Amino acid sequence: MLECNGKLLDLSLSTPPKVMGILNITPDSFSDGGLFLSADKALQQAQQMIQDGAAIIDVGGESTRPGAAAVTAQEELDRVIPVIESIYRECGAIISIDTSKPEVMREAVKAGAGMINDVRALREPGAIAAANETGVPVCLMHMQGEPRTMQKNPEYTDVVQVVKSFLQKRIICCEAAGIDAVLVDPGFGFGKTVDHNLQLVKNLREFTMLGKPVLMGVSRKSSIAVLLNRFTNDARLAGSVAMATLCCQYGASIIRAHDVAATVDAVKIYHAVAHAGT
Ligand code: 9MG
Repeated sequence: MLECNGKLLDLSLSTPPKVMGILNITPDSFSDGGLFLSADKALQQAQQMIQDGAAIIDVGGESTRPGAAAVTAQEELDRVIPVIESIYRECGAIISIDTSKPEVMREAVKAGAGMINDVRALREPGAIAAANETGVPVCLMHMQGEPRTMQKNPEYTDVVQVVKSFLQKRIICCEAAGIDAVLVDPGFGFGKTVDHNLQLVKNLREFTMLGKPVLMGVSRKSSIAVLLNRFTNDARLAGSVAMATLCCQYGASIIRAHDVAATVDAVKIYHAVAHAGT
């Protein structure tokens, strides 16, 4: 059981993996850009995702899609804080804050967030201290490079072992600072080729061996589109759900997804099969 700012997240194997709904509050988000910019629209979208079965709502104010430019802490705060406040006020779900900035971590948790989702795995100056102060669980994700350039010819000697060893070192840094509630994420699509991403999914059990819950985000990512040779968001739905189901089969505890209803159905079917006859 993870304690998330007063709310409990049950990740035990006797329950289905949990779905984290994506709420991007950015004008340039790759799949829902500009749609949820007002706090009201964002709240409606969060409510819909919760009704569809999301256990966590991941609120982000800076795009991490390949090629995305950085934003200032103030811009990020202006985007996410009113949204977190209204979701916290109106809904029961756990809110996670998708950020790498210490000041955003602090303010987001004060506004009601119960988890930090950091694609830079607390490597920004001051991030470990800020996360520690908040006391909420942290998802540490692997990314090679930075979003603006990460897809320019990514290379690894052995992607699974390199990513695993990175996450192991970040867990050690967190534990040394007093942060024990940690999740890990190999970072599908973050400085990886299609083949790297496939290897990570196929070898996800390596990451469960780190002894922390594994989170995976595959939803609508370009590897899915490339594998299917279909590039619209709608055309990525079935591939994203299939990939999410495989992630569950290989040990993921949380799936980060845009299409919550379809992903929740898939996760329930996975869980029923996994526990048949037990
Ligand atoms: C913010 N964000 C975008 N993609 C992601 C992924 O795959 N994992 C996590 N943890 N965060 C992500």
